Amino acid sequence: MKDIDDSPIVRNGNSIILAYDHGTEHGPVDFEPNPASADPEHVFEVARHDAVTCIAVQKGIAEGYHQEYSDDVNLLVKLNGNSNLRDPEDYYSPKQCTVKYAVEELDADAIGYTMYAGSDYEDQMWKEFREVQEEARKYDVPVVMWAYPRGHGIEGNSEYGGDKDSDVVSYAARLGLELGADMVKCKYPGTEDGWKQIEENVGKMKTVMSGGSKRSDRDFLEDVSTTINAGGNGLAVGRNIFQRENPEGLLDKLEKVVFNAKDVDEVM
Ligand code: FBP
Repeated sequence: MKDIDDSPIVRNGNSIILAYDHGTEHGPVDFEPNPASADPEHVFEVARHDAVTCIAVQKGIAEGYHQEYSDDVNLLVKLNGNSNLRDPEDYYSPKQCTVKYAVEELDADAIGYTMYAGSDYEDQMWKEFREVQEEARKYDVPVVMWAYPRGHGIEGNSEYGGDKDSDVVSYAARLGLELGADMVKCKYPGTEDGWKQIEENVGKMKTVMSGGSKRSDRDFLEDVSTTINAGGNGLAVGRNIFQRENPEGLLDKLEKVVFNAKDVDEVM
């Protein structure tokens, strides 16, 4: 783990990452609530908001769209991903971009990698992550791990209450620290104590909350505020931003909660 406070994806110690890899992970169904969001240009325009410290996209979107926005939008290239179309034996996210390509050709400020801790393919993903992490060190770019516990090891264990159980989420987050990530993105475990449990296990590594499905402004801001109060460093959010027709209003509020530690009641 490195100190990434000077990185462009961090502001005053925290981050708001606008995640836009859903065309890969979930497919066009995620764009249906706001059809404009199927157009990457629309989402890059949203990412120009001051609150957003970077956009997280797959290689093809970075290649096709980022250059025009490079003065205003910092770039995190997601190196692996998988679609919802297949029916795998267990969770695995193949890599389709190298750190070298992300940095040298796409001008990435950071790289991201999804790790499915608990999957039958965990060994393979650890190996790929090792290569990614060591290459990222050579290029001096932050490594953000989407630390998502899921698969047979979680589903088949009666001690675990699913992929949002704080025991499981904090274990997956801890793996990020052990394997050399600089920031982990975690599913929200539902309570402040749950997020504190994550913080107790990750040392100085940064943590961000994964947005999840769309909910009301207040409900979403409450979850973000709880995360910040528990020691989290912000969020990586997709649907709660791009599925809104006017995401700027929520981004204004998120900026105050994440970077100025304002309460939800103060910003509503
Ligand atoms: P959301 O804020 O929309 O949840 O996006 C965060 C994210 O991690 C995306 O980067 C990714 O596409 C998606 O969630 C993965 O979601 P799932 O939990 O369904 O795999």
